[in-house]
Amino acid sequence: MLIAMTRAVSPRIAECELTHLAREPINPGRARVQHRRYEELLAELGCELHHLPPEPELPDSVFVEDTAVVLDELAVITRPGAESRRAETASVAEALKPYRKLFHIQAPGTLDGGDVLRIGKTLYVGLSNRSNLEGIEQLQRIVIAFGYSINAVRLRDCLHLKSAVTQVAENTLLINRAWTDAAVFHDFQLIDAAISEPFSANALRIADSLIYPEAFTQTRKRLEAQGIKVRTVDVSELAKAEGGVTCCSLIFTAE
Ligand code: CIR
Repeated sequence: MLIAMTRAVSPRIAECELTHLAREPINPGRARVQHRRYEELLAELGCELHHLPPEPELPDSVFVEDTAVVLDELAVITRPGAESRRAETASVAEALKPYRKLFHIQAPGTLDGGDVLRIGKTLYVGLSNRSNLEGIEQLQRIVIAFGYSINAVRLRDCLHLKSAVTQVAENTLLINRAWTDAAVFHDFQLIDAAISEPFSANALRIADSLIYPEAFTQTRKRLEAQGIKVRTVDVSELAKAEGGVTCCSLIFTAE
């Protein structure tokens, strides 16, 4: 069974953290409708939805990906790089407890789940404004016992590693080379995000389909040309909060 943990959009989403985008008005009602459609799509693709308790006072709480790294054998509760987001992790730890043995990133380490790209037994981890070396080293000490290796990756001009690169098929990654070092991923076939769509490298792979923002029509053509099945969703309001499609869920298998 594939579980998708999600959390409703906070009415305070317009007060979210922003790093690379200018603040624009965000309509929480429209964001909620878009988020519900995203959840429906997860269900259509075979996920069982697990709704985390709402956190109306925490503006970024819909972006649950950043609060945990869930692997087959364990889950690591992060310590988000943005202080305003640290209170999001407690309820996620509670919800994950029945499914996985939990480990925690401790101060002064910081780590955002958006910086962790798992491919097989390798964790590529973005060294970003949110995830520091100490956080990455703690993650390494935790996961090494379970047979994972860590590959720290430098980023530029973007929030998280998964803003710059995500997996879109068995051996294929979608990448914005302006934001990360493509040489790190030389073992994979790479599809380039269209230059006119810099935010388009964030795609969410569920089984053999991709959940993908409807706005990125040029990059979508490149994905479909490679035979990838793309299911689009309008996430324009969430994008104003610097969120993409991976950040709104934690996906993992359970018995
Ligand atoms: C933040 O800056 O933390 C939120 N406004 C957006 C987080 C997006 N998360 C992600 O890409 N994993």
